[in-house]
Amino acid sequence: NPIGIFDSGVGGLTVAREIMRNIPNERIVYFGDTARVPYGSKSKNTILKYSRQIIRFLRTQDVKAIVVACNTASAYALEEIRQELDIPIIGVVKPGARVACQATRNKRIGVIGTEATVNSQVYTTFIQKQNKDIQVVGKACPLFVPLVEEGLLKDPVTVEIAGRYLGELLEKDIDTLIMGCTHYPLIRSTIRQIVGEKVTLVNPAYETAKELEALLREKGLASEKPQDGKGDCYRFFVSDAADKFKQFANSILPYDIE
Ligand code: DGN
Repeated sequence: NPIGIFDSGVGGLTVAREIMRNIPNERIVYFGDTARVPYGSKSKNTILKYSRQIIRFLRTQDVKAIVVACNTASAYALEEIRQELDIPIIGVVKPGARVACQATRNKRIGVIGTEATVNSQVYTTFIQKQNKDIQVVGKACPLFVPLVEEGLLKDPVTVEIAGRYLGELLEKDIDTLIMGCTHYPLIRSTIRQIVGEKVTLVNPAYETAKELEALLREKGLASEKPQDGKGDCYRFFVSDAADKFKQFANSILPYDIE
């Protein structure tokens, strides 16, 4: 059976991409809620309602596990939904937080994400559960999502905005930065340019793929059979604007979707 992955739109494709790269034997059903994006500015109740609806759909596809490939939905909906499900579900926040705790030397971690993710303090909670001496500095970077969706990955405008957002975190002397929004790994090089080489960048999408791999093994759910045609193994559903989704997907995935 496939893995179900969902996000508020295209961003979760960065998570799907890491799963494709790191556990290539698994089939995937992806749902992008392109009609209702962004989640980053919505309330907890709304995000929870949307997440439940999407999971109901994914279950009709007989998924064996679910990945909440959206930081905002992981922050607001994951823990409640976990209680309601009889299949494994993971989000992107915990894996990212865990690795950041291992990476920091000076115990100062920065977290960037949507307003909802940063306000939820979810990364801070997970990090301080592991080590209460670690200081976490959050910064919402709401302009990054539209800049990425406009394809301005290395544009001077993006560099300028990144400088303004990240300058504040650098003043706090962070040595580790969590890219706590699905879109941010796509502007990794711009972020790197601003923060310099000394700051460790954590990509929760990659860490989630590794955690999913371990979880599937532990539960005896890992697929051992290599896949043949990508088209049959990876399926994508969206709630609106399929053409735009396809264009974005084809710009970042390792193969072209139809
Ligand atoms: N996928 C969302 C996240 O990771 O928080 C970003 C897009 C959005 O809903 N604003």
